[in-house]
Amino acid sequence: MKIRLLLVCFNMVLTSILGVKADDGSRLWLKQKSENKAVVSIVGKLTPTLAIAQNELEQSWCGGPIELRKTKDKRLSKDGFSIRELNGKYFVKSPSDIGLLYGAYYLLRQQVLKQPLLGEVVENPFYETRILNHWDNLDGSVERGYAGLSLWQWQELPDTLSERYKEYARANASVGINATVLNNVNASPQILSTHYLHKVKQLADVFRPYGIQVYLSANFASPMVIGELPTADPQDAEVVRWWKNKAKEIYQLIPDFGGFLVKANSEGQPGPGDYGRSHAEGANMLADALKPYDGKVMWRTFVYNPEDPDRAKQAYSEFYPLDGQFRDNVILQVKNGPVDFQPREPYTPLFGAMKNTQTMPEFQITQEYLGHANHLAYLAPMWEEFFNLVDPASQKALSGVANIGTDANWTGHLFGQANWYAFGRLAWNPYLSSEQIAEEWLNQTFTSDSAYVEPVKAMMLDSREAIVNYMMPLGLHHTFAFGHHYGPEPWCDVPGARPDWLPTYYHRADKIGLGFDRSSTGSQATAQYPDSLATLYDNINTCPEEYILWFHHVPWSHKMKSGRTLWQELCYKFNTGVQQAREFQQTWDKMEPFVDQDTFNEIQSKLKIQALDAMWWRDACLLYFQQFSEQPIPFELERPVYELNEMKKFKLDIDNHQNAPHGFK
Ligand code: GCV
Repeated sequence: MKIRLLLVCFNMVLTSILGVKADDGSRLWLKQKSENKAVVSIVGKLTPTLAIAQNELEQSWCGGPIELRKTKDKRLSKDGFSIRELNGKYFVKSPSDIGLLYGAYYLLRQQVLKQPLLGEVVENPFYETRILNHWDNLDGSVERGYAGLSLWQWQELPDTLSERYKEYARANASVGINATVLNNVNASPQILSTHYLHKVKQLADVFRPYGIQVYLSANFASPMVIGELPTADPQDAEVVRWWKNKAKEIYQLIPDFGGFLVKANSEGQPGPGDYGRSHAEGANMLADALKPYDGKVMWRTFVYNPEDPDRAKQAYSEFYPLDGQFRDNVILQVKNGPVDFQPREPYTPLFGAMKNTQTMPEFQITQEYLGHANHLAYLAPMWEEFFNLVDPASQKALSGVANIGTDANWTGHLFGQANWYAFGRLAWNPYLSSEQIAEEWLNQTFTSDSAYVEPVKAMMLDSREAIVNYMMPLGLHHTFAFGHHYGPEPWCDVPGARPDWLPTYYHRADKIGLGFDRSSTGSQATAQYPDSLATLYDNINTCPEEYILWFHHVPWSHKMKSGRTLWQELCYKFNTGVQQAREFQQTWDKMEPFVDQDTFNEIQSKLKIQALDAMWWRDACLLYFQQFSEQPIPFELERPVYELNEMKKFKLDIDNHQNAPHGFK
């Protein structure tokens, strides 16, 4: 690649980025524009997908001529591509149009990163299915969504198509995401009505040229609600026929429909258990209906059966005995951690345990438990940590709960875009480092100036650990306020609520110590892990300290690796988190010259909220737990600034949560 030419060209691109006075974030990481129209030739038929690839390159490519050509190449999977340069001309090859589009986006990314092509590049996506899950309801609301409303304008569809549908598909394609579940797993049966399917078809038509396959969340009781059958029993012949007919209807409208995502017998959702049938029987019935069309069932394992007193064990207890009973077009979709998307959890032991069943991780891109759209939380380090323990090759696909909505910048917090980006990149290649991904995103979203990229990258890389520190260090979990999952309420008690929805169930603070004993002297959750990890986690002296309160009820006086007692260590961790949040403010304040004023101000004010929230978390947790430890906060640490009683009285107005830390001042 001609580096000099690229530098000249990139400076121009950069000026156009920085020249924009008010950047509303809507262009995401796709900001390049070249003044010269690149020469792009296509060998073969100009399909809609290739027209997109050609247009992208013509608009933004600053290097030599490019040829896009379909090819047969044993090294390439369906979506893979190869690129090589010969005498200043670039040859992109792939077995598919989509692969060529991915090749185009690859070139454009390398252009911003100023990375020369060294020899031939051969890229194949690691996972065949790289899928977003939208928790979008048909009324336009988004469950756990913090970036406005649902992108899907169901009222206007199928006649009116928002411009944003294409932009959404383009953004996904640019990072390799190739599938989307449009609706919430708490699914309205109506999505499968003929009325809605015609709307879904329009979206699928818009997404198709970008390589995005549409899936739907299916409500297991649909045959009763929209089919008017007396039962949804998967063994009932009429029910089986209903699903077969429904599949036929869907595929007539959407020939490349992906399949169903199902939340069954969880949090009040209907499922096969309602008829005494197993998850395998339910999933297989749907799988059989989709099989003739090559459709898939993604069946979630997020269940918690009250018969097992430890919620963290329940997905494993319920699904492990079913290993080997699922059809080959069923994939079990498993949350990364065994409880629920906490800032840090050990991995769900079902991964790796199901030897004869396909599984796929479900990550949560939306920040339900990490400060919503107020806190800067770069999540790639969390996912990298997961893949350090769970072999990526043991998984069939990758899914992520989307953080996208109608906000101009798509994700509420501008840095939330980095998580959407990172999810796509990791689904393409789970071995990428979170550092590399941050670097890519920063270069494309802001500038290549290392005076900006380096400090902001460091802030991003620290951000998830900072949140763990000021919210739930050392393996603490679920100390959130009931319902909205934003602020701290380790004392929370809601009369009539399930015990495992309450913080006291998880932290188990008492005069002796803190933490949930899941070792062999407790719930024995450690035994669900492979032997080497089970032994490691089971022993309080070998358990990694980041999980110690997850697996053990640890005495307040327990000596930690630092030489401090548990109580002192806890105080240090919470304080470190607060200090980190403050440092983020300092880092950002120095970045004013590099970004437009509105972006600067917006991030600045969000970081202020984050720092205030960090203090709120620290004070709420330390003052509350101090009632049990009965020990002073080490004198060298900052003193609490909030009163426990005031914090206990405070109820967060979730629609206006920016004011949370001031509410009890
Ligand atoms: C979609 C958690 C969330 C719910 C979510 C559920 C799930 O409980 O708080 O909002 O429901 O997980 O993943 O099904």
